[in-house]
Amino acid sequence: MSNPIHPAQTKDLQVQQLVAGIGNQFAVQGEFVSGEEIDSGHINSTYCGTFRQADGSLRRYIFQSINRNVFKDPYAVMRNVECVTRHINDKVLRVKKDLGGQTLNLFPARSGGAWVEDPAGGVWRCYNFIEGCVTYDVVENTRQAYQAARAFGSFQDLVSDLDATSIRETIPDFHHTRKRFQRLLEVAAADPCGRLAAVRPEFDFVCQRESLTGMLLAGIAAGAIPLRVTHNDTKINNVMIDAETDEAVCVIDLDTVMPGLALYDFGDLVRSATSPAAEDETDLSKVQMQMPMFEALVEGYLDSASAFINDTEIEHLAFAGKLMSLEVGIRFLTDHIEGDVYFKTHRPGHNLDRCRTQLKLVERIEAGENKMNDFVRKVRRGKR
Ligand code: ADP
Ligand code: GN1
Ligand code: MG
Repeated sequence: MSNPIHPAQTKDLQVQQLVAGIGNQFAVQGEFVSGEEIDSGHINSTYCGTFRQADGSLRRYIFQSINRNVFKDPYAVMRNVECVTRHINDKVLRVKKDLGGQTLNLFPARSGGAWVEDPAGGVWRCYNFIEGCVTYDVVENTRQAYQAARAFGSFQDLVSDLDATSIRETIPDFHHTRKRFQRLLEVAAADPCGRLAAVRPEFDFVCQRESLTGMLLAGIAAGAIPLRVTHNDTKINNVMIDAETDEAVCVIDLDTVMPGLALYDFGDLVRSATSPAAEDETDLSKVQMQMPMFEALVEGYLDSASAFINDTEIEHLAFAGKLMSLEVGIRFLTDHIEGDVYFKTHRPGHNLDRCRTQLKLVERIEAGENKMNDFVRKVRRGKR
């Protein structure tokens, strides 16, 4: 009797062929051994390839295809990433020799340049694999939270002297919360999939908080909150953490590095690192704003960023957590109503489940905001 080929085996074979083929186009060393898909991000297609070296040891690389639906100009993304990785590597080598650890590096294509294009128009790049590290979708302890926040603060410091004019805005108005809200209203008015009626409670929850969407924008307009070069996607699984020591080793996912607010970066850490529930958890009672995690984030962030951020920024750290949770909640809700066209989804209603955890977290932050602000003030006094 012949063994039927399982769909999973076919998929695996496709992945092996894909990674071997793409790997062959980059100047990676060694002979292809295996490829594997990594599915923790919501945007790009990411694969790990393992190659055997002449001495028999194994070396891993990351191969990533840029999502062209999200990044309309993938070449601008690549130029930004080249610019940022070069800047960081130069500085780490020149100035911060003691930083040790690993940094993100692009491997050149055999044809020259930093990317290759496949016949379907996919734009691929290759990075060194950050070894000995893991990414967490949910933080496990306060050390991880502290380390992640300190790493993103250091990242902001490292890119603070980057010439902002050399960085392209890869997604215009990425964190313009008011425009995100307006877009939700437009999509809800069109209701292309007839999904609005079933999400009225979520839609109303957001509408009741419309005034929040303009608050940091008003701070920018008043000159109280500066634009800086920032990461803009500081979700907790965008920092590689040493699997043994829980030390943050390397910030990744540099596609949205562009002018932004330090507060958006800190706020997204609060959004992604204070709750013990997964972003797509369906039991909303599990969504919590854990005060010890928030405290660790504030301490880690201020340990690396207090030298450059101003008082208005510090005063809004807790608010930024609420705003980023609301903003990402708005984006998931918009995508659900629109028919799941932006974020990768893995089940029906996935974006709605994600939206609900974000809005629940907004509620939790509202309940704890005074305590959160008290803690920030206490730490700030200690730093003076
Ligand atoms: P996305 O934009 O889709 O979120 P990421 O660049 O964040 O893509 O990559 C997705 C995941 O792949 C990360 O969360 C991380 O687990 C893994 N990853 C990405 N780059 C590296 C790297 N250089 N070394 C090891 N793992 C990586
Ligand atoms: C996306 O790429 P990833 O998965 O790290 C998104 C972020 C959202 C996040 C929500 C370019 O981040 O803005 O906050 O999902 N990235 C982009 O989980 O849209
Ligand atoms: Mg990511």
